[in-house]
Amino acid sequence: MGGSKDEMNRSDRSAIVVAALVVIAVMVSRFPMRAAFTQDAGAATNASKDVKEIRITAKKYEYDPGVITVRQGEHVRLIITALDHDHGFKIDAYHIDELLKKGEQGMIEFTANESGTFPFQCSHFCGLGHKGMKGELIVERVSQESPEERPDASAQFSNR
Ligand SMILES: [Cu+2]
Repeated sequence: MGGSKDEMNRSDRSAIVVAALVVIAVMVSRFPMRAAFTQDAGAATNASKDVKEIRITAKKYEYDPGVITVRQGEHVRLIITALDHDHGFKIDAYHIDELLKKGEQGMIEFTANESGTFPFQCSHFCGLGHKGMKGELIVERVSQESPEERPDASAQFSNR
């Protein structure tokens, strides 16, 4: 029957299983804990900062997306990559003017305190169409009232 050979294999196998279990136990006790920790920390910072991240590409002679919409008071992070050439990114109203090196991610952060529609444009000469390389930042006005208070406000209006 070759029973002894089978038994040898089985004990070998169980030794390997035990060794594997020990290794897994050690790994479980160390690494996932750390991973969980960093994940929690990351989630917490994202939530507390409340950053609106928008990725934009720049190439002759357009930005994609060409219209950026955010809410008033939002902290905005623009990550802009110039694909084909050095470009620039300028929003006069927000005193933003950055040079975007080709192939590098440029990061621009600001708080959208002022509502309205603001043009942005390329600020680094990139060719014949340079002056037409434009887009728009729309900062949507946020009402000061919380949603619960709005019905009261409209009731006051209808009384007049
Ligand atoms: Cu340009």
